[in-house]
Amino acid sequence: MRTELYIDGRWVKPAQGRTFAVINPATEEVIHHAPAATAEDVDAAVKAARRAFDKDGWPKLSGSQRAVYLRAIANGIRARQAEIARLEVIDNGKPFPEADWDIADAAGCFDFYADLAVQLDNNPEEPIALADGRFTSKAVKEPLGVAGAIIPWNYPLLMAAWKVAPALAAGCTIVLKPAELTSLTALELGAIAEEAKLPPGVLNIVTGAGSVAGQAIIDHPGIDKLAFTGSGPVGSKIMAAAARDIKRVSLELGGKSPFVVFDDADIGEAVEWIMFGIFWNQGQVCSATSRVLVQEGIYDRLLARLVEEAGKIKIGNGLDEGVLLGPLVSKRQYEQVVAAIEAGRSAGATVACGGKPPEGVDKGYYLEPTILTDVPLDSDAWREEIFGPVVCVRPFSTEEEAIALANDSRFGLAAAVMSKDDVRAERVAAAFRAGIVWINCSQPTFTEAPWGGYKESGIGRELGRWGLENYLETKQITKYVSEDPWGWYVKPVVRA
Ligand code: TAP
Repeated sequence: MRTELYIDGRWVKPAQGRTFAVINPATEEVIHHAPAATAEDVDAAVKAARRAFDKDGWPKLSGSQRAVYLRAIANGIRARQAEIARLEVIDNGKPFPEADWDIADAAGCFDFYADLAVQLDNNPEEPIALADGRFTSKAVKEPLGVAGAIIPWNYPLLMAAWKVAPALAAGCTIVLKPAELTSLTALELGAIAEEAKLPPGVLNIVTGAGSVAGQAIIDHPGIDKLAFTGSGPVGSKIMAAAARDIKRVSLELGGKSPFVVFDDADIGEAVEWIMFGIFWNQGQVCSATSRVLVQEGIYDRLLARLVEEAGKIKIGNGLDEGVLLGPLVSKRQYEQVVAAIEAGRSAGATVACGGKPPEGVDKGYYLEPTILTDVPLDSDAWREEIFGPVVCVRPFSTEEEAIALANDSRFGLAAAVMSKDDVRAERVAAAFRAGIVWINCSQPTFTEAPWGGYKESGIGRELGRWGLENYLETKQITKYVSEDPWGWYVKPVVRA
């Protein structure tokens, strides 16, 4: 476990020598002290990233040359996959197989953007047809500069990959700040970049508090673009800072994503997708299936089956064999989720199962899978992101009602529909006001496809070619090709 920051290709002690405790959420033990960056460290990181961008030539490399580094990072991650997955488990709490999956996905993300970097070489410019034949014009894409990336704790290395890989592929340099709760694997990414011989300053990793290191990133004049994933209130702060300085900004925020199940759906399959959608990663997923709408004809049977299956989930330390639900990431998160359940109960909701720690557990931030019914439509439990293993289930009668309930949210990240009637499923998918829509499934995420939200769920898209666009500027280059040097506008009077 690293004790230093990764700045300008070197491992450095934080300027003020501060550290913060890293706690294993399964045992509540302090397992490490990580370096706490302050504004001085962020300044050094931004200066290094600026120099790597402005002088050292990272953006001048061809996409194919940058791809070599990205592929080396992907291979470096894979070479240490099990070890990094284990770090993720003791830092975040998630079950090992999930962490292992995330790490493989992170490596895949670097490979994917290596391919897109190569494609940038193949499509260097786009000709523009002008109505005025005296000019030719073309559009070219260029890296936009130094990016500042601030990421959350739910998918620590994967969220780092979603930002670092496209930024580097585009030719940007980057300063990355992971969440204080989960910094261990981001620092390992620094070590992997070092082994991949990534030029100094291209990737800089500063661990530390959001209010200190994060704030220093968003306020730094040397940063051209802010890329953020996390809560709405912090996203709003970041957008305000970006507005003040006219920085580019992309935000991936929360959700309260609906899953509409029609009564022609297979109940067993629906329950599988719901469980995956809300209990994977302890429900700490921005796109989590947190509002389930079930057509009246199958409501009772589906609910009974869901409660039964939720009761079978093995809860425990993510390193133990067969565990499907680990602890929540922190004491604070645990308390917030329990408070949200209690607020739901006070508002009139019924706790069909869960809502408490498992029997006989006295250490770790564990919470049973929780199902709420009779949740009032105006309650926070129905409307706000809980970010824990808590799902609200509600019946509906008609398609119109389901669509209206699904869309009645200030969020619009994801939505899902399940029906054997393909025409209806497509119709409902089209009616959802959400950036990610699943038919007959929930949560599958692909590096190739755009990811991001409508409404208060964010601005911009990550992943796929859209993720690369986040780190590119578009430049118009127009040439005057007429034989008549004064043929445009009117002849200048002085020369006439
Ligand atoms: P946030 O506070 O939004 O944390 C996300 C990132 O922003 C972290 O790296 C955090 O740093 C940083 N940050 C915090 N304040 C900042 C500031 N003033 N300037 C710059 N960066 C700042 O989320 P949280 O407190 O961890 O979780 C709170 C709630 O947010 C959760 O309960 C959940 O509802 C939601 N959440 C959503 C997501 C997604 S993916 N949508 C992810 C995480 C949380 P530190 O954590 O190191 O302070």
